[in-house]
Amino acid sequence: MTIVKRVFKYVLLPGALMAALAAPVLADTTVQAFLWDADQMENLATDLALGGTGDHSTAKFGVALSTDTVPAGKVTLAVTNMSENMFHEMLISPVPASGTLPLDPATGRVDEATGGSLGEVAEIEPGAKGTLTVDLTPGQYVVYCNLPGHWNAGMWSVLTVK
Ligand SMILES: [Cu+2]
Repeated sequence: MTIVKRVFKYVLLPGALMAALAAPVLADTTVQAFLWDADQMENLATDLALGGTGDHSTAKFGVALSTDTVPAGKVTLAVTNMSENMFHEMLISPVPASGTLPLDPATGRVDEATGGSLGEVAEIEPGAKGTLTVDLTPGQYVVYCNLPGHWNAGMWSVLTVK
């Protein structure tokens, strides 16, 4: 009923309709995601997965987000691989009730068949960029790199959608 009333009002007031169309009410959200590493593969941590026992602040690999909270709707992740020498990639999955994603111990990677990935930018060269747009409902998500060992090394960051 409210919508019908509003449309009627806008028909009578074309100026107001134009203003409504111009308003950025449905603007998409862009989050910058920076993939970084300390440029060394030796002695990589193995206990820094999401929900892991280690201290995530000590990670030598990481994902830094320009914001940790976004409104629900279309979200574009604009990713940059800040590494000088390493490939990385970026995936996003909802955080399941278990609090972490399923690891395949044979590969050191999150099991992509059961990990709930909503999309990815694969195999990003050092210095390269990419984008991924996903439609997100409210909840917790984790943005991560799924090259072997990188998840356990702490290469992830949580994004909250409200
Ligand atoms: Cu990585």
